[in-house]
Amino acid sequence: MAIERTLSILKPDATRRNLTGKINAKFEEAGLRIVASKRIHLSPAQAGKFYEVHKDRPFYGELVEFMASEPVVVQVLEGENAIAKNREVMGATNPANADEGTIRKEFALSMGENSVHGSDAADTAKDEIAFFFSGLELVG
Ligand code: DAT
Ligand code: MG
Repeated sequence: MAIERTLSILKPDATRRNLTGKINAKFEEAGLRIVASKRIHLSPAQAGKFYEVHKDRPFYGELVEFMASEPVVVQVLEGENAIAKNREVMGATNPANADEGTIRKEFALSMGENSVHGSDAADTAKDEIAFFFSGLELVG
């Protein structure tokens, strides 16, 4: 299995409730290594650009407003099969459908305020990492 990198975001509901350590412990326990991390406060324009793929969905405005409401932690996770493994540890988008032990089951407040973002495929992981990080910021 290949070593991959994926983009992870600890969303405003997670930073607000001081949950970054507890959530990152779940990634590390699953064998994912945090190889880059920074706390930033997205502008609405930046959040809108990041989630542009959802621009025609009815929840887009709410999603952008939420992501720009308070700081987030953007980070790069590395490990075997990291893209799928991260999605597994995150759990389903809607916390009501998330499996026991997943981040969203344990911490998410709602479908919108669901604590974490994770890239969904190799091409989006590459683009999303490049959206936030330069090569110099990525350490093994
Ligand atoms: P995921 O974050 O699991 O990849 P997604 O890419 O389908 O989910 O959607 C991006 C985010 O948008 C999601 O984490 C929360 C929000 N969202 C998705 N569907 C929603 C809905 N029906 N109502 C409100 N927010 C929604
Ligand atoms: Mg998604």
